[in-house]
Amino acid sequence: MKRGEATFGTWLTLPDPVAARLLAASGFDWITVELEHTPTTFETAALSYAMIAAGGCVPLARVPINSFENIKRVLDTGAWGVIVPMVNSRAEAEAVVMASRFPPVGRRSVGGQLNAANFGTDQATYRREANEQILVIVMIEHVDAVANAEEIITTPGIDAIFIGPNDLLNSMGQMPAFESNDPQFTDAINRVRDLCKKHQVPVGIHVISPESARRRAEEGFQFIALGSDAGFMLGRAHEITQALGLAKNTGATAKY
Ligand code: 3PY
Ligand code: MG
Repeated sequence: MKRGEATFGTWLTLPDPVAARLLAASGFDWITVELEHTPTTFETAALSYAMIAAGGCVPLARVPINSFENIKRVLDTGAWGVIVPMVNSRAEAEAVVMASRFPPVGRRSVGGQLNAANFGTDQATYRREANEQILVIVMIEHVDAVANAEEIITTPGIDAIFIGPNDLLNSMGQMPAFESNDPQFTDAINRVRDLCKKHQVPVGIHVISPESARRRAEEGFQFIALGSDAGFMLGRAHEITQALGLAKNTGATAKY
């Protein structure tokens, strides 16, 4: 991303280190272990970061909510970066930096073994390098965050912005989706993207198809999340059951 290139990753939503290990070999640049909307515990997540790193891929974590404890525990147990949902103001973005960066930048405390182990290094080197190496991403996914976008984007210590299209539409009183032609939605996305470009902060978004991923990369997005493990599994399973005339509406979505 520092070179201005697009990166592509996916979301690990199944609480399963085996799924993490298998997905790590699939060629994505990074995999985000999802703790926000899943049954995944800190412990399962820690095993998953280790599997992803061992598989030659970059392990990231999305925390359930913006809290010092969540950020500390995912970083101390081996995530190489953190994605924080629903950051709607400068103060909330500053709180993310405080929790993610060691002094003098932030107030992260020192501890744990898995963080250094997952980088294949020792504690002292980890402590010295972490502020430079750890990826800190905040999510703009609410109309309030779009209104405060410039203050959030320019918060020192934030490496990138990630747009959540579903929650953004949700906050507009609309049905969640990855894509929409609604002008309020497209204006919001363009505003955040243009402000990120102005301040040279990489911007990302979640999509569900390779075509959308390519289009977003052409539009200047650099942190592009494509679907999820469960979405890939269900998508293919539905194709097969449909082809055999067996498809049932089970309530599970093939999309995400
Ligand atoms: C959203 O679309 O709201 C997301 O959080 C995507 O990751
Ligand atoms: Mg969201």
